[in-house]
Amino acid sequence: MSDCLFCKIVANEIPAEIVYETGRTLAFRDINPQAPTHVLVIPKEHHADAAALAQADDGLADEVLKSAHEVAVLDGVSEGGYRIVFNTGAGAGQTVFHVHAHILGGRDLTWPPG
Ligand code: IU
Repeated sequence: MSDCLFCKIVANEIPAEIVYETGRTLAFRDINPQAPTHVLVIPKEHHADAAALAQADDGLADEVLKSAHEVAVLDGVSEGGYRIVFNTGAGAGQTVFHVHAHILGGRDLTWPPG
């Protein structure tokens, strides 16, 4: 999508600190980190939210989840515990409508989130 910020990161039109990449996914550091590890994992293909990703019937959601875990391992937070969050819809705080998993770790994480 031409006006999608994360599609522009995929297309290399906007810089991002890439931490992991597969053929169909990209992981980069959040510009406003909420934890020592705060990485966003996206499918390169545009899907608006997790509901749309769930309906992509070609294993793409699996690949996003596997990439999320790989990021946690690479950033050294997989042992201490980490959180994978998909804000889905404006009412849940989603502000960028290209589906992204937040990977949060490196500090104690409270529950429930605000
Ligand atoms: P949300 O779940 O849609 O609210 O998350 C969007 C995230 O994208 C949020 O944490 C922003 O800090 C982050 N972000 C970014 O990393 N780079 C950007 O250029 C923009 C937002 I705009």
